[in-house]
Amino acid sequence: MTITITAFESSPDRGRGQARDMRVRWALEEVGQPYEVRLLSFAAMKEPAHIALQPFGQIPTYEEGDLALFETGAIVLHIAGRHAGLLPEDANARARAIAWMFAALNTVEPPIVEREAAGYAEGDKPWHRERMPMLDSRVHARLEALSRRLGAGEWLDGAFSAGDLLMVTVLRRLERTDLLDAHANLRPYIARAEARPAYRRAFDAQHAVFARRA
Ligand code: GTB
Repeated sequence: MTITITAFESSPDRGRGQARDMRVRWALEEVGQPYEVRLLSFAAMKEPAHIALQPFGQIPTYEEGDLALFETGAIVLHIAGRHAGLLPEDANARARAIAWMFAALNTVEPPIVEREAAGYAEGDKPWHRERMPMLDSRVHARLEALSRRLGAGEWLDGAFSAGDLLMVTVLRRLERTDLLDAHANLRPYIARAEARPAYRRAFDAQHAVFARRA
């Protein structure tokens, strides 16, 4: 059955793989599932046809036969549940890997997104400079705990899993900041993930969309 996902027709990140379709592309590449991409303009994302698939008018979505999904966590979990390669077979190890998926999206990503949003939505406010150290320290608190748990490990819990995939996409949002510098094992962790052939294929595919339009 054909899998179709949606992505930005014109991504603001200029093909750096920051938009969330990257997570879905990467998961599909890890499990060896081919997929098609429907590119959407910002206007098309707000039209009824897309809102029927994604109530918030966002990308990505995932369609496979009569199944339509939104939310990258749900999509990656669906892919990982249907195909080998992203979740361990052992039930307890599988549950722990899923916990890392939630940790990435529920615990680590929110302070990163809030800090990022402060940069573009509040940069002109008189209190912006006073607020930033607090937002930085919230991100550092999460990175510190993550870094401690990862320690000298290659991945978060045994073999590479959907938990690592989501965590790395979250951490990559900090790639152009200095926030990772204080946590020595995190950049190498990201680099190990980025060296995976499936990651490279997914990255190149989303970059090609930008390159075609440039
Ligand atoms: N919780 C949802 C999920 O995980 O699927 C969030 C989806 C989401 O935030 N989608 C964004 C979107 O559609 C694109 S990824 N935004 C348009 C809108 O809300 O109207 C977020 C994103 C976009 C661009 C960059 N960038 O250019 O660096 C980074 C991240």
